[in-house]
Amino acid sequence: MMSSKPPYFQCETSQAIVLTSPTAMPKASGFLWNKKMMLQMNCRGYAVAQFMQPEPTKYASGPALEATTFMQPEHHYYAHHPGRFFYVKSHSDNTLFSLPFEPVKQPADQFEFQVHENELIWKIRYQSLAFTVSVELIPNEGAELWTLEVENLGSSEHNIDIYPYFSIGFLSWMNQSADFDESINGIVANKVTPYQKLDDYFRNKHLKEKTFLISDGLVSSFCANANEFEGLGGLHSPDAISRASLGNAAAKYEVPVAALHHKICLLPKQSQKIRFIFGAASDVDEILKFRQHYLSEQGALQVRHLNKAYVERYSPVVKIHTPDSELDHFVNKWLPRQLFYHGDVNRLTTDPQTRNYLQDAMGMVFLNPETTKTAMVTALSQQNSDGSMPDGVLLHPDAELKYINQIPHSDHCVWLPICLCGYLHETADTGFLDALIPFADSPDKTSVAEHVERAMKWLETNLDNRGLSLIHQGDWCDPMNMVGYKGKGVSAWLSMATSYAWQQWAHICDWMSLHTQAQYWRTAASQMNERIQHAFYQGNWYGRGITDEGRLFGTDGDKQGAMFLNPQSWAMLSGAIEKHKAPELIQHIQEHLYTPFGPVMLAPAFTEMVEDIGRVTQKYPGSAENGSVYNHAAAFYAFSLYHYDFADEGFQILSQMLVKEEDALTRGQLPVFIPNYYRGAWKEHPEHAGRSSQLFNTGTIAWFYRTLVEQTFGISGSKKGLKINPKLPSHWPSASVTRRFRDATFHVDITQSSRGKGIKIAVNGVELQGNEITHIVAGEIYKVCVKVAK
Ligand code: CEZ
Repeated sequence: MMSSKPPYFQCETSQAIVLTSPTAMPKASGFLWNKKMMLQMNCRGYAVAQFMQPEPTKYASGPALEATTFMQPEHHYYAHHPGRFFYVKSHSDNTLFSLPFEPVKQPADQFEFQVHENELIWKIRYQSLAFTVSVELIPNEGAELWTLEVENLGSSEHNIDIYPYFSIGFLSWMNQSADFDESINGIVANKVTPYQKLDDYFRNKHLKEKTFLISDGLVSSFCANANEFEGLGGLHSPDAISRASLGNAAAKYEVPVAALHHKICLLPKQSQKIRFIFGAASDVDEILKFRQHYLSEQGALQVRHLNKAYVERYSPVVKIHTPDSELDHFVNKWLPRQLFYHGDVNRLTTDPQTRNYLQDAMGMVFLNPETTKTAMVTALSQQNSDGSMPDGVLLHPDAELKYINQIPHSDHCVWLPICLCGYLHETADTGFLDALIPFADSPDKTSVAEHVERAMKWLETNLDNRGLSLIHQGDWCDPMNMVGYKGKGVSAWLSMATSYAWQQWAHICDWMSLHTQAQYWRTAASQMNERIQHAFYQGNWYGRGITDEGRLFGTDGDKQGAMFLNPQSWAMLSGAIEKHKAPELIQHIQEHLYTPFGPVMLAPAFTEMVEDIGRVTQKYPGSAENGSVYNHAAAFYAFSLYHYDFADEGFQILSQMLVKEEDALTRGQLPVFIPNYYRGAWKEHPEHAGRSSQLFNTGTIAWFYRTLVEQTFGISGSKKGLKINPKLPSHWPSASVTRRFRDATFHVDITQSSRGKGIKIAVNGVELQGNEITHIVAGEIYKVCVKVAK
């Protein structure tokens, strides 16, 4: 582990995270999104972007045909990787460099990559030239607004050429071209999206087939042809740039590029700004509209204003102040942002996996519970009347279940009561349980409560003759596809999750005063727990499942995959392991799964295919589900630790998910999101352990936020009000939280002492009997003083 200070800091005024080197963390990135697209830019100018029409599409790709697939971890950037770059040729000192860093890679005198909520900014100085390059997304469009400002800090005149070079890449084997169009003052590339099926012609007719780069500056020359641009010099020193003019070459069934040429003459202390829009359009008229609306000072202000309004739509329910300022900053600023991204645009897919959709919706209760409710309605209206849930939820009339959603997974019903509990705790909206919703295969409407009841019953039918949950081709772990593909294999995790789901549902049944029903599901859960104990507990920890051929795996008899994290965590959540036995289990977890970067999902990682477990064992050891620190699983573990009151242990797991100063260089990521995973296989591949996947799509966020609010700070909703039961880490003397709850505001101050035992709560100066604040009045501000002694 490296111990030197990370090359980033937090800007006091703007709260942005600022990286000061383009080489220390080459993949460090920030991401922006709007309702139609997302853009992940790394510090060096490489880009991953996709926009929805309705399926995710690219308007700039690599130089060869790329497969279209879901977003990938540990994305590889190569020399011709799509990017947004600006070559700069300075005549005064005869130098060539590029902004932000690639492709010329000439070190700057000063470098800053700033990640803001709605904007990514680079501030770069080369000798006496100071550049500010920034990008924002145009709201609700598949288009990026770029601004380049250059200032002459020197005392003599500066003549420079600036060449925005936005790669477009290989667009189509059927038809691709690009040329400059004076009417829009920019380059337009055209393609015909390749297809063979006749039906696709009619579908594709509506696609935006043009990629454009327009400028508000005076264009002296251009190049729309990637090969012509590079010539023999390559990207480091392109031929086109070595000449006085870019040559004005078009691309005619050749790989297009968007390179423009701006000549700038700056007197001392003078500056100049040029704006660009890069994106997708259907026709030139649409590009002209982009010009008119956004390519001006006023347009840019409007973009800023609308983007600000978009993020202001979410208002997180807590603001924390603790002894850990890094945590505060992350939780108050970046965590809700990532939560909102997941819940508001559903990871920009039209068929989110049902489990992802429901968990992301669960996270939204802390920003906007209405969204959670709508998501529940959408999901339930796609449920079958036998109670089963589809593998993915369709969010667009033209959407269909694709990729992983064509594989039968067995866990989707489990997430319904879990998500619903989150919603009810926050809102106490029990009326929602009576809302009438149809099934996918029957127009007859039944109540939400009946929908969930049927889902629970479906889980009851999904049992083998031992009463354990069948896994089919995967559960939460979606590449675990061969444990039960013959129809017999069972999952320990799913059996536990089923038990937990039944208990959550029983809890909701109690809220509805359906005590007999509640009792039924509690009994079912406790019987399930007994079966779990019998089938999966090995005297030390829980196995992961039993294969089609009857092999229990995930035991200390296995050389690889000897221990899996999920069944241990969910043994605690479901109560399959009793609380007093948990310390021993935790000890085993610590021994086998802990690393300095968090607990790995399984260990030792698999190094070869295990045909009765499946695809997960083929993933690279220490990556993704094959033994990485998979944060979603770590979040379950943290939640389960708190559930059994292991607050310090739980907090440790939460904090290991966050990039911190001391190990930022190893993780290679900025503290602006929690990634899907950090590399594991700590013993086998220590040189890579801890490295971030840089992937910001993850079910972690909802659970992290929920655990922090409901467990660490212990401020969670109940049917009658707000329950206070903080479980702060013992090394914090105090913490304070402002909690918005059911339209009231609670300022909660918590202090801890080691003298005595128990908890004392005063609300507006009056001591509270018990720990539940009831009769909450909307609009009121409450001052809550909590003293915890232990
Ligand atoms: O995706 C996630 C899923 O979106 O993997 C999780 C699962 O719970 C989420 O629903 C754990 O398996 O196909 C694959 O091999 C991958 O496993 C992806 O589906 C995986 C990636 O991490 C992408 O986010």
